[in-house]
Amino acid sequence: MHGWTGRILRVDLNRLEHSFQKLDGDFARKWVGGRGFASRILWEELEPGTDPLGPDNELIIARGPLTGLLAPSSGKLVVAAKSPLTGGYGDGNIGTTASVELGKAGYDAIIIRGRAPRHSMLVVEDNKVSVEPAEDIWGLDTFEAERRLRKTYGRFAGILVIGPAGENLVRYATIISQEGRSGGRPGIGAVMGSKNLKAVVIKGSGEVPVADKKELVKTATQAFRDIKHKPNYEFWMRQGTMMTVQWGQENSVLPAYNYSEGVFEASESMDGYAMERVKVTQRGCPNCNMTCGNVVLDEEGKESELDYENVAMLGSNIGLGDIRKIAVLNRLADMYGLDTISLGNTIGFAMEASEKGLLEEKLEWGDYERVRELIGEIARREGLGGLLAEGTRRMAERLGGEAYKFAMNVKGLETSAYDCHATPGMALAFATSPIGAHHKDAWVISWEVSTDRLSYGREKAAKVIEHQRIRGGMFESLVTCRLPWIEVGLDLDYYPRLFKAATGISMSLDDFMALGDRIYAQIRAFWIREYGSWDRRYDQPPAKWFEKPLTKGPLKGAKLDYTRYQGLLDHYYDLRGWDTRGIPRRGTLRRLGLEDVAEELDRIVGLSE
Ligand code: PTT
Ligand code: SF4
Repeated sequence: MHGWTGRILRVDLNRLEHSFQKLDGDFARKWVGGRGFASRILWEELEPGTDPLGPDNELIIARGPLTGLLAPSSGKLVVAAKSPLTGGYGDGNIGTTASVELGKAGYDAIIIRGRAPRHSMLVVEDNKVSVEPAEDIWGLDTFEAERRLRKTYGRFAGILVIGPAGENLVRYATIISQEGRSGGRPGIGAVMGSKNLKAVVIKGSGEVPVADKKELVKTATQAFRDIKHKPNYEFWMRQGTMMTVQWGQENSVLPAYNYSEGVFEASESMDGYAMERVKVTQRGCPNCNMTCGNVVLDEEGKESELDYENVAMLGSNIGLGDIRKIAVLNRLADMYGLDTISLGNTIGFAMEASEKGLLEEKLEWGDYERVRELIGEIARREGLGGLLAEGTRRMAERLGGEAYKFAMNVKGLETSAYDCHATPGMALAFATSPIGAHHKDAWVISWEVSTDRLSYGREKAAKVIEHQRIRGGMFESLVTCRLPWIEVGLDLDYYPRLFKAATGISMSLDDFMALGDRIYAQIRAFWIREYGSWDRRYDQPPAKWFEKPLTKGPLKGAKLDYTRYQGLLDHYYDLRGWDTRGIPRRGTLRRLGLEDVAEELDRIVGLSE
């Protein structure tokens, strides 16, 4: 086998045992890696109804056939499990040296089951695998825990850790690496905490075998060179994803006041230029020549790594416009191991609930001091923090009445930082994302605002699917960073060439698109089996965007149209080969090689032809 190491590590924390499993060649070709592997393994191995925070859930850490190899921005890793936030399939993508080390240690994936009898960490050094006590680092924040582990395991060890939020099972706790990379928005950090697992340390001394090293070096060198010569490379290196703040403001999509508005009066004091004024350095993932982690000095004089989502969610969305204060909140989220997107959402939701008199505590928009404290309370599940630790869907259920109308989530996962009052295509992208409202699978918004932005035409559904195939299918299975393509414009044709050089297998871009469709159908089947039934209610954007129009900015008065959105969703289902309930048709599943899935789904919901 080339590109793949050919081996999976299985760890049973109940029994403190591990085993090595051979990776089946047909399985590898059919699912490729990363999300492809995780979605199929969770389908095959989890009993329906498994408690996401119970020992029978599986935490999967998976590379793909390009991960860690000489390929642009290839230091990425998929972390997946059944989500405690949504109850469905959940995953995230984290940039970390652990991705490189996993391949070097000789594994394509680690599958962790069970619950360790005491606070532990998993240490993998090539063939040596052990579960070690972690009492001395349990309770530490992610930065301190990782620093201590580095003293023992060295500078180059790949380290994934959780913070107090993961230990306390906050439903949107993530896994953190390298003091600023975060992965697993749908609570994958809480799954790790539920297993009593504080850290995973990976060190490898081998090399992933590749089919044609000469060709790989040639193609990758050309790709790295292309990236550097792209016209927007220089500006990307200055601002990275932070350039989106200004763009969001100009296009009325910057979320403000819990997604009530798409413009924010203080956007200039939190945009990419404001960031540049306090920037001290730049960090990133391994194997990347367009590193985008902008490190600034925050209000407390400490380093904090900023991205657009973090700044919009902990800034304008909660009514705060000071970049250095926002940077403190972002650093705390990284230290506690909390997803900034869900965090900014739950705080924004609580502020709106307080404004409406639904909360006992008075929480003011932009109250930095109170939010600073509240983040710790969420991670420790203290007082009001205990409520916010549950995410907006459960918060709305507890508050009752019409609170659900301003709970900004889809399927329980909070929306990323794009206001969709006036972007039906992006609303559809959130509504049909396979993990809940994340932008990672389809970021059609920049295309949408530059075309017929208010239309609900079939071309929008087609664009969402095109993105989902490339981003959610190809990049999440190869596993490499998608930003060279989407942000600086690297030609997509590089990827089949790199894949061929790594694995020796020819797969065209169309084949990768079919892979994306297979993964989408597989993940949808997982949700349907977990929920026991399915209908289009689950594929709806948050109610606020339909009901409460924008009151400011050039698009004042805009809101989504419910009936027209249903038409757009119909186009989406039709193009995917799914029926009007959002369930893949029998013929679609057959075409994708998922006959067994068809049989099981037919028993649960009855399939359409
Ligand atoms: C990702 C999500 C994002 S997406 C952001 S900023 W973005 C937030 N970052 C957080 C953070 O930081 N700290 C924190 N405590 N919580 C955070 N939550 C949010 O998590 C990330 C980059 C970015 S920055 C993006 S778009 C791209 N995402 C990729 C992806 O999903 N797949 C892929 N193949 N390549 C990608 N490249 C880019 O990676 P999740 P990272 Mg992340 C501090 O994990 O769960 O997918 O959520 O991984 O290493 O931080 O890189 O404007
Ligand atoms: Fe990581 Fe940014 Fe490079 Fe992607 S572009 S690999 S997120 S540093």
